Formats: sequence, structure tokens, C-alpha cells
Amino acid sequence: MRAISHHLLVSLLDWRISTSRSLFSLRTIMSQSDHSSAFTTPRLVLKKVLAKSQHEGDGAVVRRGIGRSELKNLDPFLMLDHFSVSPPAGFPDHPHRGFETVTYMLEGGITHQDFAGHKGTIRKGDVQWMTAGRGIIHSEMPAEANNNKGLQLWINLSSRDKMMEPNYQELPSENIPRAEKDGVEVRVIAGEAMGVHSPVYTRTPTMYLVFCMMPGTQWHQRIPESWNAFVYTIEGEGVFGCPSSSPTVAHHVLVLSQGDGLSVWNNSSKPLRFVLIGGQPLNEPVVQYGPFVMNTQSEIEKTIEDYHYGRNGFEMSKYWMSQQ
Ligand code: FJE
Ligand code: FE
Repeated sequence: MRAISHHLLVSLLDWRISTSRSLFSLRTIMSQSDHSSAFTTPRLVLKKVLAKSQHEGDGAVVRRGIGRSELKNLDPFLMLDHFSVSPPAGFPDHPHRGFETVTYMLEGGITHQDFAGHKGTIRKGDVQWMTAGRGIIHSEMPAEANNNKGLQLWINLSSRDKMMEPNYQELPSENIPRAEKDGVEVRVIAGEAMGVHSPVYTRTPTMYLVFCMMPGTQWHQRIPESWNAFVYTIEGEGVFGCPSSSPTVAHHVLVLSQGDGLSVWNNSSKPLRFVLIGGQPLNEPVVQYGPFVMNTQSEIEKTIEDYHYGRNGFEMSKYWMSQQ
């Protein structure tokens, strides 16, 4: 027995030394048991940033991950806020143009109302995928007395989609595909994982996965090679990229290097919860003025005028106010 395993080890090592693409082959073999997660170039952590709390909206508290000064350029992502809001705080009537907002609730609820008559409340586990396109004016207010918490991601739209008609994709928790394997659970908000696919249509190709890993588990997730990708840790402690990297605790953004997959280990004694978000870069100029994101300064000036005079998508602004 010992002789055989020793022989196997030696031949594997020989092979590793003698083959130029040895790591490629070894990795392929290591992950053959789960074909869907096989990859060749692991992504590593390029940058690790703590998302400190700050005030936003009207008395709300957010941990801004993407969008803070150290994390401005993660094309196509503009912002990731981990928000916590209790009445009377909230995000009262405000406009958007030129991008999408994706709100995923972790606890409590958010009630949204917009100038086209849409109204609804999303609660724990639910997602609202809003494509602002040429214009939305809405309010986003807490639904419960305490602990209304979630993540809001802003995804840029390409120049050809910026002025599209606004659109909503609402996903109650029970319609978000979920899969579990060896103590690792994934909710697929966008894209694919463990063989399950999200029904969300992403104009800017995007993956948005929510993982919960039990103590002592590992996971190897494929990510399209040319995409930008990052992790945001919600709870617990995990090792990301390679087994020797130092553990990351909650509330950090990890920007990933190029590669075709990410490995994660939970060596701690508590569950690890994080999101893995990736998207195809648009490679277009970005000019942002608060909630307006366009390609040029003159488009921003035009947008401010459109909003002010109620034109080109903001017609209803003159007649609408959210109800308390
Ligand atoms: C906004 C300030 C804001 N993060 N997270 C300026 F607060 C907002 C805004 C939000 C927001 C809303 C929710 Cl529900 C969750 C958020 C910022 O609404 F859009 C601008 N321009
Ligand atoms: Fe908003």
C-alpha cells in the first residue's frame, strides 16, 4: 500500500517537474470529481479593502465596498453598498439614469415606489433587479422598525443600453435557484453555479452568486476568464485564492486577479457567507454625477437638464411624489 502511494506520488512529482503545463494537468485531475468547477488558472486576491461604515441617503448607514475612493474602477461595477436602515431613515425620492441597481435583502425589508406606479416590498432573500435605463425616480424606504439590511449593487449599462426603457425583474426568494453540495450552498442571482441557472436577464453579462460554506468545506468556482470579479464577505472568515493566503473576515472587498476560477476554503468553526460578483467589462468612458452615469460630460449636463425640465424619460417627475 505504502509502496504504491509512494510510487504514485513520485510519478506525479516527476510529471510535474517534466511537464511545462504540469499545474494545468494536476488541477484538471484534482477537480475532475466536479466537472462544472474545473479550472486551470486560479484567480488570486489583488486587493483587500475594508468597507467602513458611512452615512448615505437620509440617515442611512452603508458600508461602501465598490465605489469608495480605493475601489472606483471595477468595470462594469459602479457601487456596492451593504446597507442598514431603520425608520425614519431611508432613501427618499431620487432619480437614476444609465445603469442598473440590484438590491438583495439579507434581513427585514425595503419598500420601493416609483414614478411609473410600481410599488412593492422586497424581504429577506428577495431580489429586485432594476434597469434604470433613460430614467427612474423612486424611493427606497425601510419596511420594518429595525434591521432592514441588504446589498445594493450598481452595474453600468453600455452606451447602447443607457437610454433604454426602464425595466424591473423581481425575484422572490423562492424563485432564486439554489443548490447545495458537500456543505456549500449557493444562491444564483445571476449566471450559473452547481449546474443551476438564474432566470435574470443581464444586459451587461454578469454573475452574482451568494455562497454559504459550512466549517471545513472548500469550493472551486469557475468565472469567465475575461471578466472582472470581486468578493464581498458578509459573515464569518474565509481563505480566498490559495490555501496559504491569510483569512479574510466580514465586510471586506477582495478584488480578484485574472484567471478562470476562484478557490475558497472555510477553515474556521463558523459558517462563511459571501457574494462572488463578476461581469464583462464595458471598456467605455464613465462620467458619474451622483445617480446619473453616462459616457461624457455633455451627456451628464443633458441628463441634469432632462431631470430638471422633465424630459426624455423624466416626464413624470413634475407630477409624482412618493406616499408616506
Ligand atoms: C443614491 C445617495 C444615496 N446606496 N443602498 C446618493 F444614498 C443613493 C441611494 C443608495 C441606496 C439605496 C438603497 Cl435601497 C441601498 C443605497 C445608495 O439611493 F442613489 C444617490 N445618488
Ligand atoms: Fe435608488
